[in-house]
Amino acid sequence: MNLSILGVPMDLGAGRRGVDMGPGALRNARLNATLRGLGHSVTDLGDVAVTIPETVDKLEQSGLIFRDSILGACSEAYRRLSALDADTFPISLGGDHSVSMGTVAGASQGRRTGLIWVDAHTDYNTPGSSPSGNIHGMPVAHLTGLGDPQLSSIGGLNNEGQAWRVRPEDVVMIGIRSVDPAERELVKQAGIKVYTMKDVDTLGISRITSETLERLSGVERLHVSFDADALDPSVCPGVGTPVLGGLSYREGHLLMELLSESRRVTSLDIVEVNPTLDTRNTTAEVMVSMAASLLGQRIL
Ligand code: B3U
Ligand code: MN
Ligand code: MN
Repeated sequence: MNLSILGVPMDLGAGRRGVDMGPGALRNARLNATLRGLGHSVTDLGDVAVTIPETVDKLEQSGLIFRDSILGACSEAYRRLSALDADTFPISLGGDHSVSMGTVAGASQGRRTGLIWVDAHTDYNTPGSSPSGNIHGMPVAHLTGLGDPQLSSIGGLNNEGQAWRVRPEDVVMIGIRSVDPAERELVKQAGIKVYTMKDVDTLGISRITSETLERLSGVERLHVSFDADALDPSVCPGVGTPVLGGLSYREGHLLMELLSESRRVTSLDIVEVNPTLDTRNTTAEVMVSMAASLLGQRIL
């Protein structure tokens, strides 16, 4: 496959600093060489320009924390990814998870897109529901048309003449174990399919993956957005908001392998890798291995 890598070194959406170093850490963990080793042709598009937080006022013009700069970086990511050929597989490197408002919009190419959100958190807050005000807790709400009108319409109208990128019924979340009270109501109202850690324990990843693919059988494109905090903090310690009881290393790999076998995934985000909180570069290395499993690495 032709793979294109785009870094979005942004920590403006997170409560803690440091995920802006994620793209560097992932490249340092040999992402490009690993994927080339699997037989892919890899083009690195470099990084999107991101505002340095020290150079602007935190509330900027909008009153939402760093909204204007996040909008700028996400819009740039959208432009870079939507310009790619439809058969190129984009891999976006965060950055905090707010980058996905741009990367999912860009990778969708205006087509109906299924979104597999692998995360400890549902990231379904709006500016009105968020207890923290941090935009990395809000990307899925914006991708499905809720929240701040500018953030929910990155990339303009889609092929159906709608501003939102993804239909709520085309979102499946896996690994969830932290949801805020008002956010819970929004997730329920939207009808988003959520596989909590309880579901992972009772159903298993294999069944969850086949149900997910079945549910998303009507979409044209399929995007995986993988937050490193979906994995247990014992596996990925370098994340800003660790939550105990996460996916094991094996569950993460099994999910990626089964998705890979389906041959249906068309794009990937790797986000929330924070080298300042890591032990050596473990979290980036684990996330590179997850990407490798999604892109064809097999044991035998
Ligand atoms: N739900 C909380 C915490 C959070 C969401 N995503 C991350 N943390 N990484 C919030 O701030 O919205
Ligand atoms: Mn997230
Ligand atoms: Mn998370």
